[in-house]
Amino acid sequence: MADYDALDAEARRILHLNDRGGYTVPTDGLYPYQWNWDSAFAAFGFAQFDLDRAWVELETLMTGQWASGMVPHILFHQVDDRYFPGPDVWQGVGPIPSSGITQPAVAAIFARLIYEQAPEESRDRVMALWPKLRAWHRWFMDWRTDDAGAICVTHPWEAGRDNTPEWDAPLKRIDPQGVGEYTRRDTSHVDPAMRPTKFDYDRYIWLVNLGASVGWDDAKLKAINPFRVADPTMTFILLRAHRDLLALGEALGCDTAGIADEIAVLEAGARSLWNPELRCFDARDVVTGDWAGCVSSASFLCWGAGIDDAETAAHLDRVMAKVQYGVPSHDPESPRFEPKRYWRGPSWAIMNYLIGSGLAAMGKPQADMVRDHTRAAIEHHGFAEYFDPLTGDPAGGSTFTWTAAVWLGWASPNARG
Ligand code: 2M8
Repeated sequence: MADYDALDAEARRILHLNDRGGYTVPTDGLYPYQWNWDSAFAAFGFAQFDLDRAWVELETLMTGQWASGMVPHILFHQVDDRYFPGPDVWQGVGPIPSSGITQPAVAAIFARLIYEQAPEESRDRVMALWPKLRAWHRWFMDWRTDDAGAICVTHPWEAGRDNTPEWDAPLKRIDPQGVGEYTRRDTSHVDPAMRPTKFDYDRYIWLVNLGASVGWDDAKLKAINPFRVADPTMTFILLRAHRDLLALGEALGCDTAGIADEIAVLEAGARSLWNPELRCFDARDVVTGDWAGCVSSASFLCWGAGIDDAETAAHLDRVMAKVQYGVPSHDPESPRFEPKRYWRGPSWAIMNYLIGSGLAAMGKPQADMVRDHTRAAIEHHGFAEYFDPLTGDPAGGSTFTWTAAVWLGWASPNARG
C-alpha cells in the first residue's frame, strides 16, 4: 500500500520548488518560464492547500494578456538561456515579453472550480479576472474559429500537443526555407528520443518567424499562415471553459451577453470534428479539408465539453485495454504510435484529468478507470512530465508541476475532486 500522505507532501513540495514568486515554472531547466495551461493547472494544485497562492497564479498569467485579448502561451518573466526559442525570437507584442500564440483555454475551468471551493474569500479575486477571461475567449471566437465553429490551431505548440501525428500532414506542406541555424536546448535536458524531431522543430521555428514578421497581427497572419487545423483539444476545452465562464458570470452578476450564442457555435464546431470514417472525433486540416485520421487523447475530451458519444467511448475502452498506464496520447494500434516520444503515445496526467473529470460529470463508467490509471502511474513512477503507457516509465522532465497539481486535486485518494 502506497503512502498517499507522503505522495501528497511530495506534490506540495514540487509546487513550492517550481514557484518563482507569483508564477510557477513547469519544471526547472527544461521549461524555465510561465506556460499558460501549466500555470492554470498549478493554480488548481495550489488551491488544495493555499487559496491565495492559487489566485495569484491566475492573476500573474493574465498580466501577460495582449490588447487583442490573447493570452500568450509563454510569459518570459526573466530571460533564461536554458530554453529556446526565447523572447528575442518570438518578439511578442504584449505588455511583458511573451510568445505570440496561445494555449488551450483551461484557466476559466479552474477559476470556477477554485471560486466554488471558497466563494466568499474568492469573490473579489474572481470578479477582477472574469472580464479578462471573457476577452480572451472572445478573441478565440474572433480569430480561431473555422466556418463550422471549431477552434483552430495556428502553430503545433498552440494545442499543447506539440508533435502529435495530427500535425504531420499539414507540417509536410511547409518548406522551412530560411529558418537557418539554431541551437535547441530541450535535447540537452531530455533524451532526444523522447522529444520532437528536427523536421518538426524546423517548422515550429519557421512558423514563429512568420508570425514575428507581421508583428503577430491576427488578420495578416490569418491570410498568410499555411498551418490552420481545426482541433479537438482547443474546441472541446474552449467549449467546456465557456460553459464555466457563463456559470461563473451568472453567479457573480457579470455581463454575460453573447456567451450562450457562442456556446451554440462551439457546440456545432465540436460536432463538425466527428470523422465519419474513423467513427471518432478527429482533427481537420482547414486548408485542405483533410482529416488527420487519428484517435488521440484529445478525441476523449468530448465529455468535458458536455458531448457524449458511444462510438468514442468504445475507442476509449479499446485503447485503454492495450495499455497499463493510460490514457495514451495516440492510438496504440496505429503505426505512428511511439510510447516514449512526447505527444505521439505517452500518457499525460493533465489530459487524464480533463478526460476523467468530463466522464465523471456525465456519469460515464470509464471515469474511475481513467483516474485509477493516473493514480497508478504517479504512485509507481513519480511526478514525471509524461509516462510510457505500456510500462509506466517516467519520461521527459521530472518534478513536474502539472503532474503534482493533478495528483493533489484529483488523482490522490485524499483529493476532494
Ligand atoms: C511542451 O511544449 C513546449 C512548447 O510550448 C516545448 O516543448 O518547448 C508541451 O507539452 C506543452 O503542452 C506544455 O505546456 C509545455 C510546458 O510544460 O511543454
